[in-house]
Amino acid sequence: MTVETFSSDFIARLRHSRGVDLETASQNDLYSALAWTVRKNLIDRWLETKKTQAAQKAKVVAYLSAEYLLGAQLNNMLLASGLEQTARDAMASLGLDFDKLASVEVEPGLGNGGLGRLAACFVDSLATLDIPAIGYGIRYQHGIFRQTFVDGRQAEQPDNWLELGSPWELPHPEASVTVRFGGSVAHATSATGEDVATWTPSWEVEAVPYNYLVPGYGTANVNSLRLWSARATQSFDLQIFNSGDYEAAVRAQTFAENISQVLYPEDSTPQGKELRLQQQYFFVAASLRDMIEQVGTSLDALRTLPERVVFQLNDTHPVIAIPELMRLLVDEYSVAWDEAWDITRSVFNYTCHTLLPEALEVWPVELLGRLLPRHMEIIFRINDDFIAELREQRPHDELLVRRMSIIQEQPLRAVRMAHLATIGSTKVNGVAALHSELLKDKVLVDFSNLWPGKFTNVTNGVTPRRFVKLANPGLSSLIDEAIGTGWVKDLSELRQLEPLAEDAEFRARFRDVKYANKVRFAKVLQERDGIEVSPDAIFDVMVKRLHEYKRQMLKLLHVVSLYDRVLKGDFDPTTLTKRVVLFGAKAAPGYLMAKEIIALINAVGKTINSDPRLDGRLRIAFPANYNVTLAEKLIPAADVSEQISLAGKEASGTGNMKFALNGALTIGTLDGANVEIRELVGEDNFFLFGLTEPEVEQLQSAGYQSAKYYESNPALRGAIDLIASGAFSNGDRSAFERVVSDLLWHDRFLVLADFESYIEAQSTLESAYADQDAWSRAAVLNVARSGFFSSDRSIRDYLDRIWHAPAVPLR
Ligand code: 26V
Repeated sequence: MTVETFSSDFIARLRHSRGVDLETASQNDLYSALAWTVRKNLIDRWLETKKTQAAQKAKVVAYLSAEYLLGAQLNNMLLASGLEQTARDAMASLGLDFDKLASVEVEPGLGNGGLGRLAACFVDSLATLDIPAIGYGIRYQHGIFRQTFVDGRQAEQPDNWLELGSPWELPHPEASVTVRFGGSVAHATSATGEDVATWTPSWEVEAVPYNYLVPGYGTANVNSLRLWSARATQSFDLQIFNSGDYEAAVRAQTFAENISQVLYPEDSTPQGKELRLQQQYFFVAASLRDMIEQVGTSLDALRTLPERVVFQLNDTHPVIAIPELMRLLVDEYSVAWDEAWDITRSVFNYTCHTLLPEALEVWPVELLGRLLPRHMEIIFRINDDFIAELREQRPHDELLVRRMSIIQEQPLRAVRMAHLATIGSTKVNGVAALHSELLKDKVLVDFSNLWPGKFTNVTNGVTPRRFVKLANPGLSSLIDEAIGTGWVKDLSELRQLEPLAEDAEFRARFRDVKYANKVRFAKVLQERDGIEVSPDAIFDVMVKRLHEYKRQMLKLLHVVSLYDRVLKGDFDPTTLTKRVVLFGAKAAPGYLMAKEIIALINAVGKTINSDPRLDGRLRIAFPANYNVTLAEKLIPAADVSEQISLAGKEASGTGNMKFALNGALTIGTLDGANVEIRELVGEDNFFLFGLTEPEVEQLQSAGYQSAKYYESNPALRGAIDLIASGAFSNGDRSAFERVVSDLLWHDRFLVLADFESYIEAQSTLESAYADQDAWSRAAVLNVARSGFFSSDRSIRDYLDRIWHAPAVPLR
């Protein structure tokens, strides 16, 4: 496509779809027309992909995820269509500023953090590898909230990403699927003596599909992401309208449409909210129906389901799909129970993304039974069959039965979704080597004893397209020049950079790229947040959701202890290595401790940033509303990647991978994928500290007392005392009492136990940074040896170990 045709398409779009011309167009008109012009170039490929996949009756990977944290679309679509330069030139030829238009886009933030971003990386890799795949999810009207700080405290604003419409979605209201809830179940016995259940639901909603293009990179393949939006059904409305209660009818509509209104912003402690269960069933029921209709609903077709589709359950959020498929097969298509169960078990697989017991979803039997009475019955029957089998295999072990049952009795009768998922799946995987081991040996140990072959690992990965090629054009050009461009599709090629770590000229150029990225980020931060940072400082970065187990507090205590020592005259601040500690973190709105920690970080920042004694050598920068767009600017600029969770708590982490791939050095614990990062990049190129997972276990079972560490470590005591003294709260000693007393008397995540080791590792890091050339060598090696962390590799692992779905390249 030439610049001229792009321009004329663009103008035509502007006129015919937006009804404006260049003179009268708003920024949004221009952005939309630009997006449409780009999209147009992918649609033929998309249609071709669908046709080819359908004709071959290829096995489809259906990824079921309540979250997709997609990030901005325009840049990625341009990369996939190869039109980046054309679009830029076309806009310039029309006197328009491309970057300004691109910045109009509000990123679809339809996820909380790691789990949602992983889903987005996975659909990208599936498309790139030519795998017939579809991502199913929810089109939330409001994604993750927008974070602001009011007097340093987090405030949440609704994210209204659809306010101006989205040019990337293709709605298909005519293909809506009805999803039913509530009511009751009647039972009868058939002529052949089988139980026949009839569910009479009491209300329903329509699920309207919105398609999104998921273009592969360096291939013609374009897959789909299908997100469902809730709408009141006509019959639902009519019923009430006819009864004459207009107001009730309108209210009912709102009620139905509530289902896809908002993403729940909790990412670790399930609140057991009814609306959330509605969301889960809503998208799962619509997706299964959609998929089954593509395969066919005759008995013969249904029997081929395992050859035609594999469903991956992204955590327990879509696990209600298991009883839903049973219901469809048994109740709607009259498949015998045992055969239905064989089919069901062979099409589902489950990925667990956590180790925190409080993050494991359970639904009260009362709630699930009221919302989905037939599903509750099916779950009971699955459980009965399972327990009968268990009693046969492990007689006289009623404690085991109680531990493994899908139903927990205490403190409340509830459905353990992880158990249902494990029983109803072929494979269960963790998301990093250590995590999968702990899953097998701790969280689901009884199940792994019963079915050892069911458990496997697939270490997470990230897409190199968005997080290297697009986010770090400077580094990308340098790599292209050194080893060619094949790495974008085969990230293991980065290995070829290894010898260049010994090449002084290459290291110098690598350093120049990092410096330029820091300059670029400093500018972004200045414009976006009015925060000033010097590119000559170490950029020491900790960005992730705020959670106690991730230990933002440990990072903060490091800063406060440095400050405390300066105040005490322990050392001359001019000998401090110039450092900016960058935080980015949202707290779940109801997670009070996390919000206190945010307030404390901001309070410390306010004090130290304006203390002339520090001479600007130690600063905290905490831009509000960390999101994918900011990550793309920040990660390439980082010198240091903080991955400091308590060992055994972070399932994998994926930010850690993005940093290593962009040449930051990690300071971290042996947790999640850090373990694999360190093994690959080499222990000399990674700053390790902290307790190991077995040591954590041991310390906790021996009765951990954090106060002992406070008493015995003067630097630690100094830091905590300084916070408690009111130094960061205008003398108010009670301001951060909650945080301080939690550290001293609970400290569930052993912040104080790891403090000393962390401070030591930080000083090793500082010395290492002083030798810029050696630092660059280590940074180059981090890049060269991190190719394993491509999500393309993760997807190949899923294919080999779990999905067994062949690629279908377009001809
Ligand atoms: C749980 C819940 C509980 C109910 C409320 C909403 C909600 C949303 C998400 C979750 C799952 C939490 C688990 C999670 O996000 N895990 C993260 O998954 C990443 C991708 O595998 C991984 O890198 C992180 O280590 C892990 O914390």
